[in-house]
Parts: sequence; C-alpha cells; structure tokens
Amino acid sequence: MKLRIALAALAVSAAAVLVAAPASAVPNMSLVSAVSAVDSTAEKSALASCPTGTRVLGGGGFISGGNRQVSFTRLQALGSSDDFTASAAEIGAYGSAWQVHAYAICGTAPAGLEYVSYLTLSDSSASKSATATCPAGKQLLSTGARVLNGGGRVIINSSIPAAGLASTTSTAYEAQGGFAGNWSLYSYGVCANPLPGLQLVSALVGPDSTDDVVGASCPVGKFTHGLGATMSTPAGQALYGGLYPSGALDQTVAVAMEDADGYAGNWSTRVYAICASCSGGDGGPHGRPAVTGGCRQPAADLPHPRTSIYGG
Ligand SMILES: [Ca+2]
Ligand SMILES: [Ca+2]
Repeated sequence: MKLRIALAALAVSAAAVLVAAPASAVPNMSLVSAVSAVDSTAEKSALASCPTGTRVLGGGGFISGGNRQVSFTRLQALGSSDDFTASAAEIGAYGSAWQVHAYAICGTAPAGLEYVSYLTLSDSSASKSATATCPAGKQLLSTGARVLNGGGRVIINSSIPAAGLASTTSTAYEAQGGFAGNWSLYSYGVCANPLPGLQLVSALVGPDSTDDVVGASCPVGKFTHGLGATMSTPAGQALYGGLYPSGALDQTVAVAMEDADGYAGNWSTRVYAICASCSGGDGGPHGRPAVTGGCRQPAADLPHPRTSIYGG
C-alpha cells in the first residue's frame, strides 16, 4: 500500500478567529512526552505530565507496533492533574508487543482556562457523536475523545474543532464486524478567553484508498496549542496510528491507516492545528533561545524519529 506524505501541506480553513480585546499569549510553552510499557497487554495508557507551574493545554498520542490492530481509546487533557493521557486497545486479539506514546502541550495558564466535556448515552449503536462546547466568550484550544467500554471494538474516528472554535465534536465507530456491548463516547475541549492570533488551520489528503500521513502547519510566529483530526467514511475500517504535535509545536500530524484486512473504498484524512501567537516574553518550546521577533521558535524536531507509519 503506497504511503503518501503530505507534511507541510497547508490549508488555512475558514476559521481565522478575530480577537476583540487585548490578550496575552501563553508563555512557557513546552511539549512533554511519555510512553507505556512495550508489551501485548490488550489496553494500556501513557501519561505525559506538564512541568510544575504549567497547565495542560492539549496533546496527542502515537502507537508503535500496532500493525493496524491497535486503536486509540482515549486522548484527553486532564485539567485536574495537568497531564495528557493517551490510551489504546487491541482491536480483538493481537499477539505482538506494542506501545502507546502520550504528548502534552503545556504552558502558563491562559485567562479563563476551563476544561469541558460531553458524554453520550451508553448503547450499542454502530457509531456515536459527542460535542463539547466552550462557555460563552471562550474559545477552544484543543480537543479530545474517549471511548468507554468499547471492548477494543470501537474506533475513534474524529475530534473536530468547530470552525469558530466554540466547540469540538468527536465521533467513533464500531470496528468491522460490529460490537454487541453497550459503549459511550466522550468529547473533551480545553477552552480559554480568546488568545491573540488564535486560528484554526487544517490540511487534507485524499480521498483515495491509501494510508495517510498529513501535517498542518501553524503560520510563522504561532505555536499549536491543540489538535484534532477526522477521517472520512471508512466507518470503523481505518484508524489512527498517531495524532500528535511536532516537537517545535509548529505543526500537527495525523497518521491514519486502513484496518488489518484493508478497505476497498476511497477515504481521506484531515488534521487540524489550533494555533495562537507565541509569547514575546520568556518561554517557548523547550526554552530554546529566541530567534526573531521576541518569539522563541525552536528548531523543528519530532517527538521521536520514525521511518514508517508503524513507528519503528
Ligand atoms: Ca453494536
Ligand atoms: Ca477492513
């Protein structure tokens, strides 16, 4: 199956957000990563913890070694502990070792920081959608989702920031062959008073019948505070191998692949970055030196190098 790379493909979607009142950019931004054990436990998690004094704004995850048979079940910024958790589960039985990585985007608390969620009812419908909405006057910094009681048979398909950054909608599908049990779906949003330069950016690859790696880049001088993604209609027959920010926090990446026996139809992947102006003060990813304009724009590096969509 041919792998198409569309990193740096940039499409500014309709959602440039106007900022009415003066506001401060988030200082002291950093990216923190953590990993689970490497084994064949059916479901496991990694927890990336923000540095003391900073709050979790968003984050993502990556699955190493799942070979199309491990899917995310949870990507969530935990406001109570300032961690980002990524969980994944085998879709049915999978005999080899795999690992899940979690990435937390952290920074000094912006004004009005608030964590919102929405939980669907629990039943055995083949798909579900959940929308978490920011309080009036606040805007979305990041998205998240969690499948409850999916038994490894429910695949997160989307976490989509709304165009105006007022809400985020998650969707999930039962895997090919369905799931008889009752399950439910959370959507999570991190919200704050409007940040300077807040802007939703996205990039799309497809539709076609290949696996996808797609990146969305923030404009120069902005950092990604959160991310999201969606796959069009393979309805439970495509899954994310990764959804994560670049090490420089200037880009977000979605890795999406067809399930173990493939999918004959065409489908596409869109990745989102929620960008805002970088802080002109002290701070920036990894605390690297300022380069231009008072903003710290560090050299690009991914959280961990990889040579294939499986991690490696
Ligand atoms: Ca069902
Ligand atoms: Ca299939």
